[in-house]
Amino acid sequence: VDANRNALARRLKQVRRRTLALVAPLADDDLRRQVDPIVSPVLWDLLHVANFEERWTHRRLNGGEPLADPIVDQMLDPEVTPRRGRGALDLPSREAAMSYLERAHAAAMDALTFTPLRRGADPVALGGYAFELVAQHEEQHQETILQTLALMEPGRYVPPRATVRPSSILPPRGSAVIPEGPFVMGAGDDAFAYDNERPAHVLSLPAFSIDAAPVSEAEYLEFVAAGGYVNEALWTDEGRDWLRSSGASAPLGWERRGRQFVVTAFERESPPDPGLPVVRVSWFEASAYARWRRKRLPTEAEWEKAASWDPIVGKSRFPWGDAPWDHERADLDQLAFGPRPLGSFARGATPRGVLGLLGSVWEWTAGDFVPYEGFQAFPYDGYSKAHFERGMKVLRGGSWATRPAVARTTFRNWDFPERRQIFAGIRCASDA
Ligand code: AVJ
Ligand code: FE
Repeated sequence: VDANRNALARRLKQVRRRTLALVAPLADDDLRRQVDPIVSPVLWDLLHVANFEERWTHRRLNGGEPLADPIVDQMLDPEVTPRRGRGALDLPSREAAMSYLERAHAAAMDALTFTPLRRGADPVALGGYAFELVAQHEEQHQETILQTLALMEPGRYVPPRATVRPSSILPPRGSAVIPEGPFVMGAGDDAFAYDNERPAHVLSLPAFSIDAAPVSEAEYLEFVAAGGYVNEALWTDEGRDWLRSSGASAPLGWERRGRQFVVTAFERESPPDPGLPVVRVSWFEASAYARWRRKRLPTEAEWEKAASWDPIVGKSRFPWGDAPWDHERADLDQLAFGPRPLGSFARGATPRGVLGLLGSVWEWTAGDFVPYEGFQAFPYDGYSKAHFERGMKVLRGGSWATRPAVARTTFRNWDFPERRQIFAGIRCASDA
C-alpha cells in the first residue's frame, strides 16, 4: 500500500509538471481568452483541474473545506458554468491561479497520506481510485488545452519543443480480416477505468475487415481532389447541413495556396504527406471519406476487438500484447506537437498487422455514445451519464496528444459529429 501511495504521489506531481510545462510559453492574454466557444480559456482548464483535485481528495476523502472562494469554486464546476460562458468569467490572475494550483496539490498530498486505500469506507478511495481519477482527469485536460492551443492563430503558441517534420516512412496499405466470433468488450476490474468502460461483457461479431493504418493526408487529398466535398451522395442529411453551415472544404488547418494545399499546425506548414495521418476532421467528413472508398467506419465493438482480442490468448492490454507502452509502440505523449509518421510505429502493430490503433489520431467510430448494458455511474453522473444518448459519436484509441495512461483499448471518448478541434482522423472498415 505504501508503494502504491508513493507511486500515486509521484504520478500526481509529474502530471502537474507536464500541465505547467505545456502552458508556460503562453502570454497572459492568451491564457485568459476564450479562443472559441467550444473550448474553455486555458486558465479555466488549469483552475478546473485543481478544483477537481481538491474536490475528490481533500474535500471528499479528508473532509476538508473548499480551498477557493465560493464564487470561483462555482465557476470551475462544469455543471454550473457551461463552456460557452467561460470566456466572460472574471477568473483570478495568473499568480493567484498558480498559488491555488499549489494549494490544491498540497492538500491532495495530505489526503493521500491519511486516507485508507485498502479497507476504506469510501469506495472512491479503494485502491487509490480517486487519485488516479484526478491524474487521468488532468491528463485529459492537457489534451483539451492542446486542442485550444492548436485553435489559436499561427505563431501565438510556440511549443516548448520542436515539432517533428513529416517524412516519407510510409504506413502499410491494405487491411486485416478479423474472423467472426465472440470477444470481451470493456474493462475488467484489474486496472483503473472510467464507469463508461464497464461492465466487461461478451459480444459476438460477424467477420469484418479493418484497415491496417489510419487514412493518410495524401489519401485524404485524393478524396478532396475528386470532389468529395461536393458529391452529395457521400454525405448524410446532417452531413450536408453541416457542409452548408460550416463551409468546410478540407480538414481544419488545411489552407489553399493556389491550386495546392498546405497543412498548418503549430509550427508546421507543409503539403499533405503520404506518411502522416489526416487529422482534425469531423465525423461527417470521416463517414463521407469511408463511403467514397466503398468502406465504412468501424463500430466501437469492431475497433476494440481488432485492438485487443486474440481468440487463443484472449484480451491483451495493448494492441501489441501486454508489454508496456514505449515510444516505438505508439505515437503518444504530446511532446512532438503533432502526429509523427505512421510507419515509424510498426512495433505497435497487432499480430494481424494493424498499426496505429493507440495514439497518433483518435479514430471516429460509427455509433453513438450509449452505456453498456448494466452501466452504473461511478463516481459521479457528470462524467459519462450526462452525455449518453445526446447524439455524440465515440472516438477510440487516443492521439499524439494523449498521455499513455489514458490511451487504452477500452477507453471511450465522445463528441458531436461536427466537431473538428479533436485530433481525430479516420480508419476504415468493411464487411468481410
Ligand atoms: C472524455 C474528453 C469527452 O472533456 O468532456 C474532462 C473528459 N470529463 N472533465 C470532456 C472530461 C470531465 C471529457 N471527454
Ligand atoms: Fe474536467
